[in-house]
Amino acid sequence: MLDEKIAPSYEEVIRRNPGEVEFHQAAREVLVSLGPVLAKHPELAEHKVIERICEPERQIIFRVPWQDDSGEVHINRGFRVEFNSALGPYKGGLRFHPSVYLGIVKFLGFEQIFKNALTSMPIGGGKGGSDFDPKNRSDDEVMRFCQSFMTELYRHIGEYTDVPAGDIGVGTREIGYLFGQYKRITNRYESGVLTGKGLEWGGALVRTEATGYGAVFFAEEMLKVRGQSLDGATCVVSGSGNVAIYAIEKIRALGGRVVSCSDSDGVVHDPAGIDLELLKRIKEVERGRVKDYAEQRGGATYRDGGDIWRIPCDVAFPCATQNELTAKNAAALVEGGCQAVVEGANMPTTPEAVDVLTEAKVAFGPGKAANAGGVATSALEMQQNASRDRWTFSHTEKRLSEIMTDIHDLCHRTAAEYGREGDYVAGANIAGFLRVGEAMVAQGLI
Ligand code: NDP
Ligand code: 2IT
Repeated sequence: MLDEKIAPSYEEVIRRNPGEVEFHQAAREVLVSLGPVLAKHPELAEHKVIERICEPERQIIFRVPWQDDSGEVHINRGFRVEFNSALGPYKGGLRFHPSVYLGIVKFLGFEQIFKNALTSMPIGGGKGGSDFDPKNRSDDEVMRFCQSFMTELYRHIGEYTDVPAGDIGVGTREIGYLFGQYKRITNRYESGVLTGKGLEWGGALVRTEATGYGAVFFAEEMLKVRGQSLDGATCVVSGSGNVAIYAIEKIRALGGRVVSCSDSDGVVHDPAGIDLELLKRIKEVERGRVKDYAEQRGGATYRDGGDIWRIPCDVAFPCATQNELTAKNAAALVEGGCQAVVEGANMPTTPEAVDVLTEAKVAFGPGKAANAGGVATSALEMQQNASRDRWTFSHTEKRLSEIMTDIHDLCHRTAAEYGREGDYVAGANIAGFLRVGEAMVAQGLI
C-alpha cells in the first residue's frame, strides 16, 4: 500500500506519463517503501524530493535513419533519459531491442538512480536506447546504425555529463562503433565518455563479467545470512546473454550447478550442468541460439517456448528481461523447493510474484541491489580512465566483490533499521533513496 502522503505523487506519475506502464510499475515499487522514510526525514517531504525524483531532469528523443546492406532506408527512434545527477554524471546503459519505447527507458533510468546510489560511487542515473533490432543484422548494418545513433547522441553526453554503457543488445561491438563515431565527431579521445569499451582501447578488466559475477556475490551474501551457500546448490539462470553467462560462470566457480538457461525462443535443460565453454562459443562467437547448444550437447533437452521456472532449483537467477517471472512462475519455484531468487536483470519479477515469494519465505534480492555490480565496475572503468591507469583482473574483481558485500550489508542493515528485517526490497529502496534525496536537498532547488 502507498502511504497517503505519497499516493498523490504516484498519481501524478501516472497522469504525466500516460501508457508508460513499466515506468509506473518501477515508480510504485520504490514509492511503496518510502512512507516510513518521510516520517523520519520530514525535510525530504518539505523539499518535495519524491516529486522531483520522479521527473527526469532531461529527456531526449531523436530520429535515427540508417541504410541496410541492400540500400534500403530504415528509421528508428533513439532515446536518452537523463534522470538524476545529484550524485554524479548521468550513468546507465543503452538498450537496443524492438520493444524499447519511452516507458521502458524511463523505468530503467528510474531504477538506475537508486542502484547507482547503492554502489557508493559518484554516478547519477540515466538510460537510453532504441527500438532498433540488432538480431540478424550484419556487422556493417550494426555499425551504420550506431554511427547514426551517435551522430545525435554525442552532443548530449561526455565524461562529466552523461556516460552511457551497454544493456540488452549493446555489448563491446556496439560500444566500439559508438566510441569511434564520438571520437570522429568531437576530435577527442575521451575514454570516460562510454564504459564497456574493449580491453585494448580503454576498457576495464572484469566489466564484461561484472553484472553476472556481482549478482552471484550478492546471492552468496544473502544465503550466508540464512546459513546456506551456493556450494552444491542447483540453480537456474534465465537468459543466455552477458549477465546470464557470467552468472553461470561464477555459480560454477562457487560450487553450484546450473541446469538450465534460455533465450526468447526457448529453454534448455541440461541436468549434468551447463557446459560453459560450449555456451560461450555459441552465444559470444557464433551469435547463435540456446537451441543450437542443445543440439550439440549430449544429455541436454530443448523446448520451444518452455517455462524455465518449472525446473526445480535451490536458487533462481532471472537474467533476461522485465516481468519474465510472474506469480504463477513464482508458485512453481516455491513448489520446486527454491530458497532464493536473485535478480540479474532489471525488474524481472512482477510485484505479484514478489508477494508469492515473500509469503513462502523465499529470500529475494532485487535487481537494483543484486545487479549493481555492472554499473559499479563501469564506475571503476571511469576511475581507471580518469587516472590513465589499468588495474589487474584480480584487483578489480576484489573491488567488485567488496562493493557487492557493502551493498548487501547496507540493504540488510537499512531494512532492519526500518523494522523490515530480511526485506531487501525495502532496504535497497530506502538506502538508495536516502543517499540521493539528501544530496538533492543539499544542492538546492534545481
Ligand atoms: P543481452 O542482450 O546480452 O542478453 C539478453 C538475454 O535476455 C538474451 O538471452 C535474450 O534472448 C533474453 N531476452 C531479452 N529480451 C527478452 C524477452 N523479451 N523475452 C525473453 N528473453 C529475452 O543483455 P544483458 O545480459 O546485458 O541484459 C540482461 C538483463 O540484465 C536486462 O534486464 C538488463 O537490463 C540487465 N542488466 C544488464 C547489465 C549489463 O551490464 N549488461 C547490468 C545490469 C542489469 P534473445 O537473444 O532471444 O533476445
Ligand atoms: O542496468 C544497468 O545497470 C546496466 N545496464 C549497466 C549500466 C552501466 O552504465 O554500466
